[in-house]
Amino acid sequence: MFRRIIAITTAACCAIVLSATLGAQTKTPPAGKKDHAFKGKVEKVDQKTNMVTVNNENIPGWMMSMTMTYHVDKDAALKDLKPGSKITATVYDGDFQTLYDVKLAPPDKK
Ligand SMILES: [Cu+2]
Repeated sequence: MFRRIIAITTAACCAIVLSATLGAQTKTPPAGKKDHAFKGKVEKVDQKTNMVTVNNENIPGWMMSMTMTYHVDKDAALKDLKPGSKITATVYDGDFQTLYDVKLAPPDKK
């Protein structure tokens, strides 16, 4: 009887911690801003600060080709990235600090 109550309490606590953590790690795109397709090559990944340095291709109307350091919308997106990774992402007008929906780009076709 007691054991069962403890198990239920533990499960509830974990759920709360998990949702709080997810909330903190997810950024929402700015509402009503135009989106742009972002393509670039990763130069550096900083797991401690959850930031990634990327050399991006020219994105007309958003930013010319340059190397910059960005936040990612979900911290988990960084775990698959390493220097040399090619990525795609979505970026928004007026927000030059965050990459949304980061994905590894498909490998170049032969
Ligand atoms: Cu820039």
